[in-house]
Amino acid sequence: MTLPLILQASVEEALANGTPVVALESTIITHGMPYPQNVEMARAVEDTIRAGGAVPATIAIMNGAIHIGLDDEDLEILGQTPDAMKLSRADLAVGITSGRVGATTVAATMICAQLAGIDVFATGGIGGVHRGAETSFDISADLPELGQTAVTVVAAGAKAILDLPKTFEVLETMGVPVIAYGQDELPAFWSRQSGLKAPLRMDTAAQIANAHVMRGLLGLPGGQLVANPIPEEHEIAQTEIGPAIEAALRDAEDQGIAAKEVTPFLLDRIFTLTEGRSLRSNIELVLNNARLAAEIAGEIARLR
Ligand code: PSU
Ligand code: MN
Repeated sequence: MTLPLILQASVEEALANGTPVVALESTIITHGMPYPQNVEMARAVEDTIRAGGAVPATIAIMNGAIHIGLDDEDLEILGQTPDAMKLSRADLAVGITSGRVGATTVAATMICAQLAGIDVFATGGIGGVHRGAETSFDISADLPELGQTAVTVVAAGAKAILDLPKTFEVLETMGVPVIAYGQDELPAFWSRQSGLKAPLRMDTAAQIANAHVMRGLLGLPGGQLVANPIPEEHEIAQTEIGPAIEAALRDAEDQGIAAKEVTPFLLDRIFTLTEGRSLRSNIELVLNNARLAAEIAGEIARLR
């Protein structure tokens, strides 16, 4: 038995030539956004990465293999498979051997990106420590993954549905550099401000690329989290998104939502409560992260 890793031709060629490549996840497509906006977002993100001079590699599990780079038809299938598995480190292997369609979370995408030799990955927001984790123990596998897999992840921070102070404490414990891009404060996904000072700040893609390569030279396992604030014109103020988050959390509690379902449930409720505004912001912040990720991948390619 050999590792079923299938690289799309454009990705294989780019990796062989040292052309920058940016990995993209698929859970955001299957569990993070409704159809058809999810597929439209996936295509727009890929176009943004191409415009930034890099090759996009959306990662998903299909037909018993890890696919690094999907074509238009694959994206459409993913976007329209409502029962796709949401795969993280724990169930990635089972997902592959099952033969079913599986979407990769931040954690699983990092694992697959590293297998393929991709340094940079763009997404919306990472998973983290859920509110009430002191009783539920619900802490996303994304956090320990950042502590052990050497991929730089560009996100708009952690999703604001989480307990952000606890999330950043755990990242510090795991030895993950958390880098705010262009501001002193950590962003909070739909909003630019979180009230939390960032442990690190960088203002250029070159600085982030240098730090990524230096971690490799030091032999340190684990990646970097780049917290890239959503552009001002697309943000939702804390005062507006806050009550929607609170209401969604109450609904989740009332309905006994737990484990893997929590994040998709909350995103969907907030979408309804904000009459679609949260989705529009989510799409814009992913595009913004794709732009920065392409730049960082370009700088890393230059250094190598
Ligand atoms: N970013 C988004 N929307 C999403 C996600 C990220 O804008 O839906 C997904 C990622 O795949 C992330 C997952 O890994 O949410 C977190 O899930 P959990 O909290 O169950 O670990
Ligand atoms: Mn969880």
